[in-house]
Amino acid sequence: MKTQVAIIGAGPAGLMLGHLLRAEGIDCIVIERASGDYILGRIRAGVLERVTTDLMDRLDLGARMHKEGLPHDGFNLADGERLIRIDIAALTGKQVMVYGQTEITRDLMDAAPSRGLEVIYDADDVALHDIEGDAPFVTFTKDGKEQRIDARFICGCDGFHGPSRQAIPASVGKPFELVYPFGWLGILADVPPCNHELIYANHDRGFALASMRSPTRSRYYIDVPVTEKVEDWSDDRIWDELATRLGPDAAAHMTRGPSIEKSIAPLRSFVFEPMQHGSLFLAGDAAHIVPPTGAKGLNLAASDVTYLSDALIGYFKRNDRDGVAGYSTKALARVWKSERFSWSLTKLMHRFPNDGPFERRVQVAELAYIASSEAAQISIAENYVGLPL
Ligand code: RFL
Ligand code: PHB
Repeated sequence: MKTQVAIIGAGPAGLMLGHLLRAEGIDCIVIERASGDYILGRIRAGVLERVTTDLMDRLDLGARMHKEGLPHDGFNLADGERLIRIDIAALTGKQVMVYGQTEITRDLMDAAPSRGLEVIYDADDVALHDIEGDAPFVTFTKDGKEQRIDARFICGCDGFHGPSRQAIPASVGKPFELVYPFGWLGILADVPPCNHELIYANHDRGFALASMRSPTRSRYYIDVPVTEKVEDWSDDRIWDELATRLGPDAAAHMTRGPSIEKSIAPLRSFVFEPMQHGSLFLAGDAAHIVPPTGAKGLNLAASDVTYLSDALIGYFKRNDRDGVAGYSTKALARVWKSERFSWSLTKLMHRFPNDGPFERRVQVAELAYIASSEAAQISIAENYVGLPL
């Protein structure tokens, strides 16, 4: 097979990129290891920045998102005593959209056939070849048969564990990494949310987040040591912990119910530089990971593929080589700002095992400062809603 752009990975980054290229008539094929059902079973992001909702609108795929998604004007930080409301709409003139990654992915997947976007699922042993030249190719096995796709460029949208980043020689790439001593235990349940807006809580017993997917479906998280096993957390134990950490007001409005999904996600900050080498480009989690506290992972995937598709469209339509040459520099500038924000919100809202009374007093002071300063609230709001492209 031959195409202009071979895209590895059919998560949000790969599918959004594929649609953006197809909308301009550029040939591409997406190669994915998992099945479509498996991908739709993963419960991940819930909060979309304007960059992401604009991208779905640009693709003319935003209709269901606008119908079923929940636009939010603000969110809350809880410090054990009070709720500090960050009024995003008043402070920035923008909103965020609560609409699950599962739903975005479904919208992108469903539209693929009618938009001429070919996605090959269940592809085993995906490997990249000749990325340093201008005729790279991808091999994989499908239904027991070896296949080869020749392309002008390969885009690695294959998440943190995929093969694309690994194809860049160690002498060229530099990873920056911070691993946190806890993970987020998440629970999804068909019960109404305890609050109409998200609550991020820093309590003596640890972090908690009250989020949602719809007026009848809630998503909650607590932080737990990385050594913890999900089997040791019964639904009742999680609900009790949430009620304590989120505080009496939220607890009074919290409806308990059986979990329909329960999992622990480790927290990590990671950036790989550069995000390109030869004819290979990285986008989304393949190039960077943020702790979920800032709700930035999926949104960074959307900004990466916006930059990358512009560069590739310039290359194929106008023979412009500057866009592709400058992709990594452009994308990394925004990535590092989101990394900083996600890291700082994680530091503010979690109790780190090695922190002592000094660090705790600094957290208390910072929360008090945020509560009393519009300048501090604007800074948080403009980062949370998403910095401009
Ligand atoms: P994905 O979604 O991991 O997709 C990568 C795809 O590549 C495939 N793949 C391969 N394909 C072929 N061959 C191989 N060898 C392959 N290896 C892997 C995989 O099967 C997969 O389909 O990466 P992508 O597209 O870059 O998207 C990134 C987002 O998924 C991620 O950043 C977000 O989910 C992060 N995230 C959040 N982001 C937000 O913007 N807002 C949020 O509120 C938010 N909450 C979260 C999150 C992530 C979480 N977890 C579980 C990590 C909450 C959680 C709990
Ligand atoms: C979610 O609803 O899954 C969610 C919301 C906000 C975050 C992280 C996850 O910061």
